[in-house]
Amino acid sequence: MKQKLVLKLVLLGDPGVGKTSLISQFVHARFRHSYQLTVGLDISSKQVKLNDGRTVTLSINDIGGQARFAAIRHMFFKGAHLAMFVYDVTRTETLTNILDPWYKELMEFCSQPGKARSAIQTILVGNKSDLEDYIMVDEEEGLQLAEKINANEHILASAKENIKVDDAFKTLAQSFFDEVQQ
Ligand code: G3D
Ligand code: MG
Repeated sequence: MKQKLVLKLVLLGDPGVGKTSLISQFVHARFRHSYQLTVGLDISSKQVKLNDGRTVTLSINDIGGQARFAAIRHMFFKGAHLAMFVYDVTRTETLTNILDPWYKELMEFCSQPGKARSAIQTILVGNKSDLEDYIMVDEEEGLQLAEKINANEHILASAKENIKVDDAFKTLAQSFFDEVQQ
């Protein structure tokens, strides 16, 4: 019997950037206009096809509003293979906050004894790209930050209009295998 590949993916970023919306669009192909703040930890899963035809299951973890509790963050990060950092292109501070606290915290967790930092693959997603008239972040700024945190890609997406959402999740899954095979 073939072994099932499961990768744990965590989404990180400020409240309101669209983490839950990206997951909903990717997993359920729908966008809801009113979301409750995610309470605790939401886990959903979806299969994606890799470039070589293999299938991998993503176990997608949405931490939501409880991120302030250290114990929950610990559970959230533990065993993660992939991290998607999400900011909102209409709010500059959400990009700044990717570096500190989100990236900083993930690195702190991964640098604990026994946790190999290089095992986690990351991408940076600028969400709400449909709000063209309100965009406050230059693509260049996003790219620079992506380089700084060593992310594999910087992708501008819209959970609402379903732009580049599948791409973001698939690129992230693929990057794990590209890295392992090198
Ligand atoms: P979070 O999980 O990161 O906290 P949510 O963010 O997914 O709950 O989204 C926060 C708000 O942004 C929601 O609006 C949601 O509809 C909106 N949103 C999410 N993604 C997009 C997008 O791509 N484009 C636009 N225009 N809006 C988006 P409400 O009004 O429910 O607070
Ligand atoms: Mg949420």
